[in-house]
Amino acid sequence: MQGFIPYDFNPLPLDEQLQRAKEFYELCNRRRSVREFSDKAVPKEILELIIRTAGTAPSGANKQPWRFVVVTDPKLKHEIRLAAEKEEQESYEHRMSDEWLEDLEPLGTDWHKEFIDIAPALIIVFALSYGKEGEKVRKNYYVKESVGIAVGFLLAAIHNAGLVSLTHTPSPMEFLGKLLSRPENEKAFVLIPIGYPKEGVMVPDIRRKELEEIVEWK
Ligand code: IYR
Repeated sequence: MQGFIPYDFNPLPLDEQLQRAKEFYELCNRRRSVREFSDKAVPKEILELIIRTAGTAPSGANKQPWRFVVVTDPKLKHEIRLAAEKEEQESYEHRMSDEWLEDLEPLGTDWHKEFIDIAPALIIVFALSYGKEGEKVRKNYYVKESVGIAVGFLLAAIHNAGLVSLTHTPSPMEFLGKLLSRPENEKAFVLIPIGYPKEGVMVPDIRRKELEEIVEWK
């Protein structure tokens, strides 16, 4: 068929399938969101590989409607921190409901976002609400779903590379497009500080839902 190539499928023996499924689950189950970082730098080559991995995600009509902006410049990180804290202070003090604040209590979050200064790199993910071919505007499809899946790949790749991250969603996020000079069709989706954890870092004692709570067999 025109435009098609053979799929490079790698068949595995059943015992290896099971082993790999188990190991990948155990790997992912050790991932945690971390809010306190060391300032140790991450090699650019690792960041590139992580972003390449995110870029392998499926997307609506294969439009790949994402852009990953990596910020390592301390001055720019600080500007981002100040702008994020301004929005977050407003959110924590006026915009978030009591129920929301109560739900966040166990996580120990507040409007202070020191990690934006300290983490050696920030990956700000932008969703491309529409595409452009030269001057021509082209539609993208299932943009949020596609970018959400790519961010899932990104977080798994970060963890797999022995790094930690935080899925940070300062709200509203328009300031990111402005500070990073993004074009009108790029909407900030999430801000991910990435790096190594601060020595002795603690994380909230949360539990994952049991399989029975998240699956229904029919
Ligand atoms: N964006 C805020 C609040 C926040 C909201 C949720 I939902 C979280 O899971 C965590 C935090 C912040 O980043 O602090």
